[in-house]
Order: sequence, then C-alpha cells, then structure tokens
Amino acid sequence: MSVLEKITSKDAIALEEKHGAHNYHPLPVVLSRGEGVFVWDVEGKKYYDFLSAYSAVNQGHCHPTIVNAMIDQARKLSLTSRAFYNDMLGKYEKYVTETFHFDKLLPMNTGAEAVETALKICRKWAYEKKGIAENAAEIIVCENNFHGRTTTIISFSNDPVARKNFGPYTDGFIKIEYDNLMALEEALKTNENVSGFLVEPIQGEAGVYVPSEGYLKGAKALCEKYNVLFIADEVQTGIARTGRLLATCGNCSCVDKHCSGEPEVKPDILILGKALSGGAYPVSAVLANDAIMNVIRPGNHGSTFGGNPIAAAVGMAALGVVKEEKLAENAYVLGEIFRKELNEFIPTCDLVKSVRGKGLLNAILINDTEESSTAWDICMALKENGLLAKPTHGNIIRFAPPLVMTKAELLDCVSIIIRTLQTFKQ
Ligand code: IF1
Repeated sequence: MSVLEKITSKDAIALEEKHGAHNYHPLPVVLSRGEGVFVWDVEGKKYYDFLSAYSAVNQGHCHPTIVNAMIDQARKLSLTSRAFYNDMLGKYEKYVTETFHFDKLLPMNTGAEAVETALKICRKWAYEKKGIAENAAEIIVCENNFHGRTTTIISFSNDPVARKNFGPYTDGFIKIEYDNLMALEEALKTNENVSGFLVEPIQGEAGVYVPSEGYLKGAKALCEKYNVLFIADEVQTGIARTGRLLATCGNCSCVDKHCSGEPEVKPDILILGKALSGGAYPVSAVLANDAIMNVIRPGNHGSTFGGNPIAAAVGMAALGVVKEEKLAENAYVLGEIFRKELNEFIPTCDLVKSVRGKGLLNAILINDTEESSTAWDICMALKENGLLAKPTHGNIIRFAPPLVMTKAELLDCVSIIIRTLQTFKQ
C-alpha cells in the first residue's frame, strides 16, 4: 500500500492492530488533519479536540507560526549532535531561561527523559553539594504520580499496569500521599538522605487532582527547611494549560503579563515538555539555577537529538505564540466559564458527580465504578457528536482543549457535552 493512498478508518485500525504493538487502547477514530481546535478523521468528519495530545497541542493543531519555524529550520540545518555547536541552541536557551527566570536549561526530547534528567541532577547535587554518602540519596515522590514510562520512573509508580513485570526496579524513592504536607514533613524528618521532592502541581493521570490551596507553597517551604530540592514536573501543567504560564505560578498576577517574575512557588528544578513545542516536535527541557545545574559536567548526560536546531526553532516559536496570543489568560477565562457552566448542569444530572480542574485542564467525575465502561461509552457518544475526549480510569473524563479556543467555541462544546450526558440514563 502506498503511503499516499487514501485509507478508511477501518483499514487504518486493522493495520495498527496487526503490525503495531498493542501498548494503547485508542478511541476508534483515525485522524488525518488538524487545525487550531479542530481535527478531521479520514472520512472527513470534523471534531473538537478535547485532549490536545495530552496537553502538547496547547497552541492548537498545526499553528502556522510554529510550522513555519519548523520548516524554515528543517531546510537550513536539522541536527548536528552536541559534538558541535549550532547557531540556534544558545538563542533558544537564552529565550527559555529568561521566560522562566532560571540561569540554565538542559535540553532533552520527551517528558520522561526530562524527568530522568531532573532525577540525575538531583542525585548528583545530593552527593556533591549536600554531602550525602554515595548511593544513599533518596527522592520523595507522591502516590498516584505519573512522570513517564522509563524503568526508573515506573519504579516509583503505583499503577500496576505501568509497573508489573518490568522489574527489577530502581531504588532510592520514598512514596508519600499527595496533597499531604504532614506526610511530606514526616518523610523529610525521618530520612536524612532525602535530596529532592518530585511533584506534579496537578496530578493528571490520577484524574486531574488539584491539591489544596497552599500545598505547593507549603511543600516548597518544607524543602527549603530540610535543604531538599523542590522538583516540579510541569510537563502537563506548564505552558499556560492551567491559566498561568506555569501551574507553580499559583495566583501571582501574571495572567495578563504572563509572568511577574515572582511566582507563588519557584521550583529548584523545573521540568517542561509537551507544549514547549506546541506538539510539532518532541522538545523537553530541565531548568535550574547555576548552583544546581553546574553539577552537570561534559559526559555526565546528553542526547543525540536534545537541543537540535529544529527543536530550538520550534520551542522559541511555540513559546512566542503562548505569549503573543495570551494563551494563559485565555485558558484562565475559558476555564472559569467551563466549570461554571458544568456546575450549573451537574445538579440536574445524576450521572456526573463533579467537575474539577484549573484553567483548561479539567475533568468530570462520573457517578459509576472505576471498573465500569460508562466513561468510555460517554466518550464514544461525544465522538459521535463531534468532540474527542478520553477517559482516565473508568469513571473520569479529562477535558483539555487547545488554548486557542474562542468563547463561542467553548460554549458550543459545553452544549455538546451536556447534550451527550443527557442521553445517558443512570
Ligand atoms: C501517554 C497521563 C497525560 C506527564 C507528566 C511526564 C510525562 C507525562 C506530568 C512523560 C506524560 C502522558 C503521556 C501519555 C499519557 C499522559 C498523561 F494520562 F498519563 F496522565 F498527559 F495526562 N510528566 N503524560 O503527564 O512525558 O515521555 O510522554 O513525553 O501516552 O503515555 P512523555
């Protein structure tokens, strides 16, 4: 079969079924085109995208500024490796570190790689700066975390599907309850070898679990007290998704200025991925100040593709779009409307228990068991009605559209969601 030949949904799914590893269970829709908040399937049906590739496509599908930056750079120079300098990486590093107020950036490609990088930096800092005995460093993580799928990262996951039969696992992690400062202080107090605390500002995979007001600030204060690095995994929450440039910006006044430079919580190590490229290309990064990042010396870490010229061009363009189009502000405003509209509907419907989230990272809780197929069935019905979303667990549906959505489009989506939910009887 020629790659140019038109393919039906049925045939595309059959090909993946036969020739691809079965490591996903996708909704049965085959997409072939995207523009802004919309995607089209191979039969030409148009959908609102309410997943945004798990928040990678915050800037909307195929944003022309990002696509043009990518094409222009691809025509000039795509990859040099880090054996040589290229003329884009330094510009990109300056731009991103100035945007987020850190001294230095370490470029990688995927979110999981950036998390691995942060863990390595944290451990090296523990031995060389904090004075922890070799191989004794511990990093605190949270229950129900999702940080990626490498062997080390799944070592501290408590999702049996992600973890079971992939051992032996990497040591050196302490798991505590999320959103529990007492548990964090207890772990810090009783383990003198703790060097870092790795946390998602909102737990995505756990079902868009927003911690209590003040949790991140309190956690950062405890990390300071015990000389432990506060490591924020903003792979999913970062780049305007939650109505701020970063979720750790909290309620600082950056909504219209993008960043005041004084975020509510300043991580010691910041992990970015996904929308750092607007979904055009795999681009991830770890940011930290010199006192931490300078523990990394030549040969300690790297990646063939990390910091390549296309990634640098795409990353600058993608962040530029977020700033120029005020996407943090738009996500903030639309998120308030989305939750208000759904909160007005929920009392009229036994099927939905609640809506929660921040900015345009939201989820509804379905009044059924985790084992039920209700959330999946609702997503299938939403698909029929022209809106794509994916269940997380059997009873939670995540709603995360691209941040370039207009208010009229959002209200149209709200009416599709409500109309669809009304067709389900408890
Ligand atoms: C999949 C969830 C989202 C992440 C955080 C690191 C990574 C991710 C906070 C790794 C990745 C994804 C990947 C996606 C499913 C997914 C996800 F449902 F699992 F929770 F987004 F909501 N840190 N998140 O959320 O980044 O290596 O994938 O680039 O297909 O597994 P990656």
